[in-house]
Amino acid sequence: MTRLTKEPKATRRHRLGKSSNASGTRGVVRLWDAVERSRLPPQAGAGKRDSLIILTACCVALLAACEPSAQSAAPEVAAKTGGPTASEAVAFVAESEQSLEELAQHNERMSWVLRNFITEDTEILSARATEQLTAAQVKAASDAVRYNAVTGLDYDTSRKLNLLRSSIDVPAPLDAVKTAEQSEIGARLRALYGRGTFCYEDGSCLALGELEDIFTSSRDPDELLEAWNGWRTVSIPMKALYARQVELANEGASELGFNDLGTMWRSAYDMDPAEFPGELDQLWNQVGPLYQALHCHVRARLGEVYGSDVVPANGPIPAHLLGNMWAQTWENVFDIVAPPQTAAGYDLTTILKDGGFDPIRMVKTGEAFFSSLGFEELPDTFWQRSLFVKPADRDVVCHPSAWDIDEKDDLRIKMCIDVNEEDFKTIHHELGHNYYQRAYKGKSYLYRTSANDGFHEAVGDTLSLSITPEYLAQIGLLDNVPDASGDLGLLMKQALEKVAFLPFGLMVDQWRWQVFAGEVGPDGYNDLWWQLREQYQGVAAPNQRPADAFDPGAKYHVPGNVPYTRYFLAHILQFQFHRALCEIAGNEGPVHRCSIYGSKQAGSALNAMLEMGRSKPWPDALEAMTGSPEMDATAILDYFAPLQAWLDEQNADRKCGW
Ligand code: X8Z
Ligand code: ZN
Repeated sequence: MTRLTKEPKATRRHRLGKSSNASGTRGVVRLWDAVERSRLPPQAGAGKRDSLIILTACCVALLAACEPSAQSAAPEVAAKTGGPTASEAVAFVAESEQSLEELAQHNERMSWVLRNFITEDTEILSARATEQLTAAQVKAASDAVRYNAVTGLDYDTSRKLNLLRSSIDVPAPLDAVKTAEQSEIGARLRALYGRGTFCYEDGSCLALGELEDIFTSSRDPDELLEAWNGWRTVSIPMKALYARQVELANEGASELGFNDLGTMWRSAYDMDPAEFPGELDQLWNQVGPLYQALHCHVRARLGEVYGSDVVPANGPIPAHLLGNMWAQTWENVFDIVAPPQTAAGYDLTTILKDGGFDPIRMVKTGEAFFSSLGFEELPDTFWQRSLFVKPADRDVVCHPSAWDIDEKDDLRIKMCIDVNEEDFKTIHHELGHNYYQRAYKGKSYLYRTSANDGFHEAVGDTLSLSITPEYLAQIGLLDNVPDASGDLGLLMKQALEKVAFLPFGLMVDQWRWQVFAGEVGPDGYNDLWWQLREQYQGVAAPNQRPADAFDPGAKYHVPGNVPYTRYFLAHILQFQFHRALCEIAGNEGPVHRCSIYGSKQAGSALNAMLEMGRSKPWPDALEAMTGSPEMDATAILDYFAPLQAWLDEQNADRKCGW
C-alpha cells in the first residue's frame, strides 16, 4: 500500500504516544501546541529562543498533564523571560477575536456576493475584503509570538494562541503589496472556475453542470472524452496564477515559522504535523484492500462493456469512464457493475422525480430529518437568502456550499440543485454544515468551527447514511422495502460513492503538499497529478495531456484553495459517527440498514459534540460521541463487510491491481 509523504526527519519533534484515554490525549495536544509555538521566528531579541521557549511552553502544556519534571523548571524560565503577562495574553486574544470576527463577517458577505454574482467588480471587492482579513490574520498570528514565553496561561488562552497561528488557509506575506496580489489571484482563480464554459465546434457552449450531466448518462466514450477534455481547457490559464500563489502563500507560511504551506495545513490537527501523514497512512492501509477489490471488479465490468482496447485488463481505468467528471465517485456506473439480481431495488432519482419534488422540497425533506433528531427548524432567512437553483441570467459559483454569514442565525446554502439522488444527498451534506455552525454559535470566535475539518464535512454525510429503504418508506417515498436479498445492491451503490472516493480524497492534498514543498515546479504540476491519480486511484488520463494542461485546476478545491484531506477524514469519520449514533438509537440490525431518523437520543448525542466546536482537541470531541478518541476505519470496513466478501468471490480469478 502506498506510503504517504513524510516530513523531513529534521523537522520532526517529540510527540507523546497516542493515548487511549482522554487526559492522555489532551496531554499530546497540549504538548504539541507548545512545541509548535516554539518554532515561531525569533522576535523581540529572544536569543536562546529555541531551548528557552520550548522548555517554558512545555511546562505550561504539561501542567495539565501533571508532569513533575517539567513543572519544576518553570520558575527559572519565568524569571528569565520577563515579557508580557498572562493577563496581557488574555487581552490580546480577546482583541484579536473581536477584530478578526468583524473582518471575517465582512469578507463572508463580499464572498457571498462574488459567488452569487461573478463580475469584474465583485471580484475586486471580494479580493479587497480577503486582503484585509488575511492581513489581520497574519498580523495576529505573528503578534501571538510575543506570548510564547508567558507562564501560567489558562487552557483556552494557550489553545487560542496556537489556533491564531495555524488557522489561516492561505497566509500571505506581511508585505502589503504581496498580500493584495495574493488576494487578487485568489479571486481571479475562483472566478475563472466559476465562469468556466466549454464551447463545442458547433458553437454550443456548456457550463460545468451541463458537462457533468453527460457523465451521468452517456456510455459513448467519444462523447465522454470530448466533455472531459473540454472542461480541462478551463484550467489552462490558471497554472501561472496558481504557481505565483504557491510562492506567496509559502512566503507567508514561512514568515509564520512553518516550513511551507503544507506543514501549516498539517498543523491544524492537534498533533505534530510530522505525524499527521502517518495517521492518514494507517487509515489508508486499513481501507486499501476494500478499494482495490472494488476497483478490480469495476474495471472488469467496464472492460466487458467498452472492450479491453479502451479499458486495459491490468492497467488503470481511463478517467472518463467512471460516471463522474473527476472519477471521484462512481455511482453513475452502478448499472454496469451491480451484482446480478440484487439491484438496489429502487432508484431514488426516479422516486424524487415521480414524486414531483422540486429543489425546495428536497431541502425541506433534509431539514425534516434534522428536526426529527430534535434540531430546531432553520430560520426564515435561510429560505429567503439561500440560492437553490442556478440563475439563468448571471454567472454564479455552483459548487455547493453552506454559509454562516453573521455566525449567529444568518445560515444559508448555495447550490444549483437538480432533482436527483446525488443532489438530495449533497443537500444533507450542506445542511450538516449549517446545523454544526448553529450548534457552536455560542462559542467564542476561534472556537466557532469543527473539532477538525473532517468533522465539519462528516455531519451531513452521517445523516445521508440513514437514507435507507426503511427511512424512505417511513416518509412515504417507498411502498415496498426490499428484503435482505437487496442488500448487496444497496451496498454496491453506497461503495461506488463512499469507497471509490477514498483515494481521491487523499491524493488531492498529496499533490498540493508536494507542490507546496517545492518538490515539483509548474512544469511538473500536471505529470505529478497524474502520477498520484494512478498511484492512489488506479485511474489514468484518457489521453496524452497537452503541455500547457493544468488538470488539478479543473477541480474546484484547487483554484478555491480549500484543503481536501478533510473529505478523506470525513469519509472515515462518518461511518464512526453512524455506528455510534445507531447504537445510541438502539439499532440492533446490520449497520447498513440502520436509520437514526426520529431518534432524539441520537440527535442529542450528536448535538453535544457539535456544540463543542473547536474548544477541545478533536480526540475529545470524537470520544464524547463515539466513546473512542481514535479515528479508525473499522466502522467503514464493518459496514461494507458483506460487499467485500462478494467482491472477493468475483475477483477470485481476476488479476487485480494496476
Ligand atoms: O466540496 C464538497 C462539498 C462542499 S464542502 C459539496 N465535497 C467534495 C467535492 O465535491 O469534491 C463533498 C465531497 C467531496
Ligand atoms: Zn462540505
